Amino acid sequence: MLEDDNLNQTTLNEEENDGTLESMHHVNNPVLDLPKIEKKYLENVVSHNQNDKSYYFSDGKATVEIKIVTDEIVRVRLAPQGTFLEDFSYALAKKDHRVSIHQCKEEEDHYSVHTNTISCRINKEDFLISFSDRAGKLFNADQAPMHWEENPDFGGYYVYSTKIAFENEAFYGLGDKATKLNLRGKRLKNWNSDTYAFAYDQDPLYKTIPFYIGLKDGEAYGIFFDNTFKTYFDFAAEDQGKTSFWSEGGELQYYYIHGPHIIDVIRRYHTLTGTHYLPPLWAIGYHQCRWSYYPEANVRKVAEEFRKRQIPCDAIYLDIDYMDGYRCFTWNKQYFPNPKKMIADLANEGFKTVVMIDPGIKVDENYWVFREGKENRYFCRRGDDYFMEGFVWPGRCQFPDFTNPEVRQWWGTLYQGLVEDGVAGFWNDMNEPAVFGRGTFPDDVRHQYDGHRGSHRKAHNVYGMQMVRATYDGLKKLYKNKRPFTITRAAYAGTQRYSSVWTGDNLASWEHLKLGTLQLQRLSTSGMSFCGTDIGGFTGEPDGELFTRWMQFGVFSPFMRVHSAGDTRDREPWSFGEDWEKINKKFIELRYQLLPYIYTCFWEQTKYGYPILRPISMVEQHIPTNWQREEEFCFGDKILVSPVLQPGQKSKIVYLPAGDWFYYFNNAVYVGGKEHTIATPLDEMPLFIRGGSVIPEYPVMQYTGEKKVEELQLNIYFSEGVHRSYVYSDHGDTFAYEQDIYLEKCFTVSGLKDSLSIKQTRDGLFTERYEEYKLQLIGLPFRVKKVKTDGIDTKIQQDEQGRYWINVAREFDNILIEG
Ligand code: MIG
Repeated sequence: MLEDDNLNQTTLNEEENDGTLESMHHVNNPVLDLPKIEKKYLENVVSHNQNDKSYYFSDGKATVEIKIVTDEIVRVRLAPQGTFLEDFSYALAKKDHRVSIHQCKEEEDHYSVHTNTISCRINKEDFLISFSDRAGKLFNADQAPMHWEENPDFGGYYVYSTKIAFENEAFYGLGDKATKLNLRGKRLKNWNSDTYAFAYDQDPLYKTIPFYIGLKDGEAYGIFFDNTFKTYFDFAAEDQGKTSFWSEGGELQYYYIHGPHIIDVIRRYHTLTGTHYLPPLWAIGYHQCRWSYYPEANVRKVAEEFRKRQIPCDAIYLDIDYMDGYRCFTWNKQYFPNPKKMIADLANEGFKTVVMIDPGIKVDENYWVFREGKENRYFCRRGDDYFMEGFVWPGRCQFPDFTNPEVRQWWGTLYQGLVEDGVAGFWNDMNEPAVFGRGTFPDDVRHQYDGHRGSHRKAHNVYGMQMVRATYDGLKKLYKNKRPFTITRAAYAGTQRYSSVWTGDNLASWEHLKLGTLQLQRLSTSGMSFCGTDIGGFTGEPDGELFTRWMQFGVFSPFMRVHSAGDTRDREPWSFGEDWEKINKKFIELRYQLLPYIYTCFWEQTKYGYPILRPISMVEQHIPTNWQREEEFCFGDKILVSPVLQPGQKSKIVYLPAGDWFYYFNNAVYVGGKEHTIATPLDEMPLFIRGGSVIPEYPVMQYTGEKKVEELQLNIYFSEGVHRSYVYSDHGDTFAYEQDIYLEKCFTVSGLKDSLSIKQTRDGLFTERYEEYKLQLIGLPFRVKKVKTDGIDTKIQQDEQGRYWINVAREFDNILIEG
């Protein structure tokens, strides 16, 4: 049955089932003499009609809805008995989008529904559905008609969609999967799981993002299967010619998202599910975490060391031990007698305090959170109305039903005390949900599901998302106009609207460092751009080299935090001795120098839905050899890195996309479109800037906002041709940007053999605090003779290394540099 050898690498969950129909029967139908339940397929189309943006097709019994969502997005839904389920989704940011035109044409053997850009074909004879662009190029097609199978145990249906897997078609996305980037040959499952010390190819992990990208002949489309039940995806694993996805319940409901550019598929997926809110600037600085820093004296000591050693750091985390007996929203007064004072003192030194909040609420009549939850019936119940009880850190616990809007509202208010104590950010853990022993809730637990009711089978994968949503919404009110910072371990599609994520309990090994680079690239292509790994590895002991190489990758992780388990040795940037400390410091400083660039990348995610990390297969998707590349990737569109992933590595082969690239540490120019061998001394890493870029640079600060930027340095990397760069700035921690109080500057850099011109346009209402730019011109191929700013002669200076510097007023329109 299994034709593809790669499948052997996939860890199928033995005690359960491998997701095939046969095994599901086996597990779910222990009574063997039941009448055989058959898979039913759509038959021939016998009628159709239209209602606004929805077109309905029926085979006499089952109905299929084809809904035009935007010019590039179509939703397909199946109702096996003609009645659709209530139209409700936690993933969607909003329901209605603009569509220009759409219509349905009936041909002899098929219908075709089209928009300005795409057309969806429905075959009359066999109900096969396919998608093409308006020029007729086929992107995605059913291999079999949609099908289903009744579920006698729980009601509803197992629902299936089987697509053609085209030869050489590559598959990306699907959230957090600990495997190679191209998912072809893999079968994967979505069921949020607490997976301490997970292994390569272990599946599932903590998150569910049922969205993938298909790349066929270099052209891309996306499929978002918005189904919260346990879902499966098979990418040409069982059968080379088929890609299928199915679920144990809910509706067969998916979105076809057109490309043809991968980056546009992702941006369009973001128009459905929303983008990340803009994080406060401090949230993208360097963060120090540990399970746990306590008592207070230890927290203060760590903070002091950072400042003493002049290693930048913006946040310190308190893991579960700050609580009183692991009771959420309380303090252990023995360890932290005066938290408000401690947090204020840390804040004076430029440290934000972030604390952990878990979903398990200790069963304890003397604990106000438990009492309130109990009195208001906020905790989850079993099928027979017992409370859902399970053991977690505090002992016996009950769990709020975060799918109930009233519970979310309440949960949001519980943060008030900690916010008043000065806590700046919150970390939601264990929300898969995790329960000691059996792993998670049993299936029969009931959920309110925003009025749509369901068992845990339906709510499991959104539980963590709804928890962090409650956290974020509550904090947004409590912080008034300040931006909250939240981080969550479990997630479902759309969680980016409420939180950043980390990849959970990884291991201090070189394999996990590599895995981390794959996980973050994949999360970024799956709509979760604000993501990070536990730098250094959560469990186990890294040596200085592994820790330092991981720190280098950390600079180019959207979320940059060192974290480690309680039974490991110290894990601060200085813990491995002076030599390593020096390098760690250099790289943390680099993060702070690049901060205005990194912040701009976040803005481009928030505002326009651009992913932050970009695999090479996305940057140059038309080149087949790029489809398997995994180690080098871009951060935004100007920076490329290829983290060192092996001990003792002296050099590394790095592919650079077409164009000129400057090696960051000495500005040597490399011509792209091919591979290069790059030396990898311990205090450097393959880090390249795209020719033609303008990279804003801050002076090194010990924390964001420490120093007033007197003049903004802009590093301009010469390249022939016209290149555009953006620089974003605002207050850094308020929502004023929603009222246009921000500045988005666009620099157009045009390089010729003997001249360079820089044009600036500005958008938004924010006023910077500095007056001037300090331009550094890198890689000019000519000696400068003349510089004019808006037509007026301008002074240019050359330093000992021959580099050119120009100071100009920040409001310039045009600079012309001539040789
Ligand atoms: O059962 O809070 O992934 O980051 O340090 C372990 C203690 C619970 C798991 C998280 C980890 C955190 C740890 N938590």
